Amino acid sequence: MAEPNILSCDALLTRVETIFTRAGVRRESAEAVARVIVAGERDNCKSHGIYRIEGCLRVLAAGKVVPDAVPELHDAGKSVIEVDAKGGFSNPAFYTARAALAARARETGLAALVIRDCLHFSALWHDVEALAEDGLASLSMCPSYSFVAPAGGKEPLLGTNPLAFGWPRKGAHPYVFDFATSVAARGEIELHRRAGKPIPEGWAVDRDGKPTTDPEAALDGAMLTFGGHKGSAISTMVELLSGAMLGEFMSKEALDFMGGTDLLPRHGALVIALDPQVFAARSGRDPIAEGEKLLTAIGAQGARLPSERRFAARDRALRDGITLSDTELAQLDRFEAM
Ligand code: NDP
Ligand code: PYC
Repeated sequence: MAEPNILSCDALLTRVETIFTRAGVRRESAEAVARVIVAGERDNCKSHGIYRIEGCLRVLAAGKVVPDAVPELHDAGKSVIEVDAKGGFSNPAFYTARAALAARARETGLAALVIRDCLHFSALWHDVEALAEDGLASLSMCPSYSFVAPAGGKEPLLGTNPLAFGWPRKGAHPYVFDFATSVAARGEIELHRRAGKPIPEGWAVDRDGKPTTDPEAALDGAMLTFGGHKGSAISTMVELLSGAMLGEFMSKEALDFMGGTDLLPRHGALVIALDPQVFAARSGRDPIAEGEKLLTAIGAQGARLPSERRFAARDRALRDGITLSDTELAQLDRFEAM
């Protein structure tokens, strides 16, 4: 039997970073982008792991992302801080503003980060985990492309619009959830297509609005929101807060601007950070200890917390390395040789 292809997280990080620097991306940005991609692979979130390299290289080759963009922080000392990604990837912009956002949230209890003019392809749990490390609760959201029909409709209008929440814990991984407001992320459907596997029922309708399990027909039709009208409303909120409210594109405008889904969307993003200690100060109670009672009680019922699977995958990958398929390894070699 063939030996499995195992790489340490650091080795994979170096390889992915090299792919991006060779493609002309500024070193600091290449590092930030590689870090989120390798973290996706490490945490077994395949839809936002190394599979995303191809899309990033495509948008670089098309000249639709600014490879040497240096994010510009605008902090006027108010509760809303802005970082202009200047047409670069969102991840370096977030990391440019992270310390300022955390400091403002600690000072005032609540601060928001507006990320402007970025290309967004990644999972959002990086943002909320980073802020939980800083002792903060947070919400992160962004539009994407209009792939998703609103509940009761059948035309794509909403994005897959992810929403993530993080809550700090003492001596444990933070409480984190991060999901697309569509039933599944678009990346999941694409991975099913590549594997020649049908998608589960309820994920999408075809071009004629009929339910489908064919990934091709789903990608060509409309994806569906999770939880019917509830997911549809949350997705709409994400459009309003991280699109309309910021004066940045909503998902439909993002798609019209790029003219197709082959290239990554360009839009804004919103991250809201809250300091539980400031909110609870007058109560005399420790918000983290109070929250812990709930999280422990959930676990006591045998229910798993969101991100538990991911953290377990992380522990395994850090111990044993990341296993890549032959196809994935060959693709990595090919990207490196470009
Ligand atoms: P999943 O449905 O895979 O997971 C959603 C969340 O639910 C995770 O936090 C997951 O934790 C948790 N979860 C899953 N099953 C259970 C369970 N049985 N009990 C408790 N918790 C559970 O995510 P999606 O497919 O919706 O999204 C995947 C990624 O795609 C996200 O990271 C999102 O940010 C990203 N995305 C990015 C977009 C963008 O525009 N940048 C657009 C859309 C999606 P765990 O991970 O531990 O399983
Ligand atoms: O998987 O839906 C998705 C997605 C869109 C943009 C980045 N990821």
